[in-house]
Amino acid sequence: MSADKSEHVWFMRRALELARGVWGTTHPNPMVGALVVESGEIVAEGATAPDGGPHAEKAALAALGRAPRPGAVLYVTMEPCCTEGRTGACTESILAAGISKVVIGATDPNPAHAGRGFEVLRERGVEVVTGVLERECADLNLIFNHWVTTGGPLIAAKVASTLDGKLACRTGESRWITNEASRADVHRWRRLFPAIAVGAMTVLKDNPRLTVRLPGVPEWCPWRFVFDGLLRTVVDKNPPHVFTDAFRDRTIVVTTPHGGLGYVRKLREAGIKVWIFESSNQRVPIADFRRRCAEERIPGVFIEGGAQLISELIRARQLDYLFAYHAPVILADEKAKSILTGMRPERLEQGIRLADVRHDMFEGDLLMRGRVVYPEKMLIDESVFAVR
Ligand code: AOF
Ligand code: ZN
Repeated sequence: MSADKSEHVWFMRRALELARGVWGTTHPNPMVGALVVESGEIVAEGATAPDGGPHAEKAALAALGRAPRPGAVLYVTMEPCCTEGRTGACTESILAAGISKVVIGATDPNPAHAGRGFEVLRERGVEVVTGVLERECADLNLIFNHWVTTGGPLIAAKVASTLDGKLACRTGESRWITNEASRADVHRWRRLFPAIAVGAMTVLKDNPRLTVRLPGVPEWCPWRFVFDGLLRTVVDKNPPHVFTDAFRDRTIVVTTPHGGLGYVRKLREAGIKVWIFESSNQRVPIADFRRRCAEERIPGVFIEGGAQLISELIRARQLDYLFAYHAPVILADEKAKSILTGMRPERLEQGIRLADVRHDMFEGDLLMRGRVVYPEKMLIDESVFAVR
C-alpha cells in the first residue's frame, strides 16, 4: 500500500468512528462522519445531525471555526450531497471553504446524487479520491441505502441458534443459546433500527421489553411493533411489558379486522397505537405493512422473532436482511425446533442465500449477516403455514 493510501485509510477509520458516534440518530438520513486534515493533523471533526439538521461536512467545517489552510484535506465517509435538499448542498460549502482535496468513502446511493457529487467537485478543480474503505462506509448505512433506493423500509430479522440451526431444546429451553457478548451486540442493532418487531407468541411467551439497554446510556425505546392478527396479546391478567411500561406510547400493534374492535379500543384507550390491515385470514399482509412504514417514514424494522413470523416473511419474500448469530453448541436432535421452517427445496439453487455478507465474532459466537436473496423458484411446505 502506498504511504498516501495508508494515510487515507487511517483518517477514514476516524471518520467512520465519528459516523458511528451518531448511530441510529439520523433516520432517515444516513450517518456520515467528516474531518479536516491540515499538514497531516486532524483540526476539525463532524458528523450528521438528526434528520433535517446539518450534514457531516458542514459540521466539520463549522467546528473548524475559520477558513481551512491552503492544502487542507476533507475526509468524508459518504459522497457530499450536491443538491439543495433541506440543508443546502455540501459540495457548495466545500467549494466556498476553499478545500482543494476531498477523500471519500462510499458513493451516496440517493439517485439524486449517485456520484454526481464527485463530478461537481472535480469540474470545479477539487482533487477527489473515492472508494477509501468503501465497503465499511457503505455497510454503515444499510438502512438508508435501502430506503433511498426503494422508498420503503429495510425489513431485517435476527435469529440466534445453535451450530445446527436449532433455537431450543426439545423441551423448549432456549435461555441462553448465544453468549452475553452476542446479546449485547443485539442491543446495538436495536439502537440502530428505528423500529423493532415481534410476533404475538413471542410477547406471550417471553414478555420482552424490547428497549435498548446499553451500559452508560439511558434506556432507549424504538418503535415496538407487535404482529398480532388476532389480538391474542390483549389479556387482562398480567398484561405484557410492551402494553404497560413507561414507553407504551412507542408500541404499535399490527393486526387485522379478525382481532376484534373491542380489543382495539382497549389498546387505544391505554395509549397504544394500532394499525389494522385488511386480510382474508388472521395474518397481517407484510407488503401492506411495508407500505405503511414508508408512509410513516420508518426506514427500518428489526424483527426479533419468533421463528414463525420470520419464516412467514421469508415465504412472502418480504425479508430484506438477516442477522444470524450462531453459538458453538450442537444439539443434534431432530425434535429440537429449527430456527427457520416452511421450505422444501429440492435443489441447492432453490436455497435462500445471503449477499454482501459480513462476519463478526463474539467470544466464540459468530454473527453472519447479509442481504437476503431469494431463488427464482421457492418450494413451500404449506402445512407449516396453515392457519390454525
Ligand atoms: C452529506 N452529508 O452528512 C448526509 C448526507 O434534506 P437534506 O438536506 O438533509 O439532504 C438529505 C440527503 O443528503 C440524503 O438523502 C442523502 O442523500 C444526503 N445525506 N449527505 O453530504 C451528510 N447525511
Ligand atoms: Zn450534504
